[in-house]
Amino acid sequence: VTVLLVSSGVIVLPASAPAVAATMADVVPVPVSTQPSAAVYTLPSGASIFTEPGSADVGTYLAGILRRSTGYALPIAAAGQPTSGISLLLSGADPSVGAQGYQLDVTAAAVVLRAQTATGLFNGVQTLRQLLPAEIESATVRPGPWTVPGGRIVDYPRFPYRGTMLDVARHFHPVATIKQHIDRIALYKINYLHLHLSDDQGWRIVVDTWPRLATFGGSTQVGGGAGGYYTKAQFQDIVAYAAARHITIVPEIDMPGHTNAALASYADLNCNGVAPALYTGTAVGFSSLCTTKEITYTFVNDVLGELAALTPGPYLHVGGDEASATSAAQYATFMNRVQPLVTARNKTVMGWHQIGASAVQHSANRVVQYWGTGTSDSLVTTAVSRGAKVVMSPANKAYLDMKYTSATPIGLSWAGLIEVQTAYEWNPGTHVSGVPATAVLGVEAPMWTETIVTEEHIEFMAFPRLPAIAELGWSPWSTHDWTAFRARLAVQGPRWTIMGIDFYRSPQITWP
Ligand code: TNX
Repeated sequence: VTVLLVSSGVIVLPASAPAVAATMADVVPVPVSTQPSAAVYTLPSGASIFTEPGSADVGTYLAGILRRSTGYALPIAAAGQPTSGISLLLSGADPSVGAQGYQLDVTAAAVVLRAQTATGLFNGVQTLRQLLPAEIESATVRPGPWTVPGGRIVDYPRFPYRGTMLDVARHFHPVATIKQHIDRIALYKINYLHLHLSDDQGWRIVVDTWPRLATFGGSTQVGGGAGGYYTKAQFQDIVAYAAARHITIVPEIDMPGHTNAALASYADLNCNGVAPALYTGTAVGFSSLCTTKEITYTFVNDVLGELAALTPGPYLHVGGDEASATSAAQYATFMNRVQPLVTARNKTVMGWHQIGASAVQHSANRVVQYWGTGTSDSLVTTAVSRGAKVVMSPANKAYLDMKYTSATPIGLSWAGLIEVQTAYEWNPGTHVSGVPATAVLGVEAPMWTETIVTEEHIEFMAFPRLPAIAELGWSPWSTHDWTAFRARLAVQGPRWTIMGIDFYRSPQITWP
């Protein structure tokens, strides 16, 4: 091995250096059960990926990742052939894996991944990626060897919903950025991407019945830049790209507050009939749809109808936060008319936890998203007592737009500074008193984008905190341990470097 020792004392390995093997202890989120063996599997250049009818898409996805860095052909073949390779099988997994889990068996002879669903296999593939050397993530061919540590992993999630949100309203983010983000969040078994599609500063999705929402309401952003919007075809492209990575898009139209872009686009939506100017600042809580005008409900019905038609996933997020320009009574009147517009389209209502107000009726399977900074909240417990489920996004733990430290150049700090340990050290199952783990659907790490403009900004704020939140959503609480986590997180660093992710090199982590 040629090792160059440069004057700074940093050891630089040339690109041709052999890859460093991973261990079974390196996986984030940590699996439910790991039994290492002494065996090592080395992917041969002639390996195939063996699939069954229901696993061929996952096989193609895996081959796409492995071919780039190995340079191997990795043909997809029918399962059952007796040559070495990686098998993706839809039978024979331990029954404990359920709908999202998997069983991975690695011997010197073969890698066999089993699950009950393609989603389970997809999650297993993410583990397999992390068991291969970091160089497997290289976009160009590397020398390997492509080893996988031997043993058995049986793994499944603690919570069914593990999400992250991107605010594309405060700053517009183009389709290519969203796709890149989807590829990266999939590595940590995130399975929901919530897109905040409208706010005071911009409307980001075409609505055919109200075309000025996008063309005018989408024409700027925080700071006055050009903004932008997704055509329906682009939005469907995002939905399909996410679905191919077993990620469900949750579209949000925030209402009745956070609606200046819509109010600016159509004068009729304003109680006084006068359209305000477009807004490019960062204040919150000043705008509201006119809850007493009938046209408001025509508008909402049209918007939700078109959005539902673009959304195969179960949830339509109706926002509902910071409606400070609306009285509590008007807010309830509004939400009690809006929620049935969602359920009428066979979608489930999701909203920020303000929709838990007792005057707002429960709707079937409703999900409230908790974003407070405290550990008790009557809106949340009221909603839960009526049957709602909760997605936990406590702003002082899970907000990816909070600064890491006071020196972080971008981000906000209203909910506190969130270093990696702070993001990791809380329990979604007990965080809010009166909300038992059984009422928790999962976790979501939101990224608001008042200060987050570029792809690099998104990477820097999401990594390494998003993997911490992903582990809280996936791994059993019995495995929760900061010391162990920081060691596992550390070895993700070289992977991110190879993937080109501009991550925050937190001093809390001893990066290799
Ligand atoms: C609060 S959290 C908001 C957003 C801001 C965010 C900034 C929530 C539901 N509303 O409008 O962008 O703080 O951190």
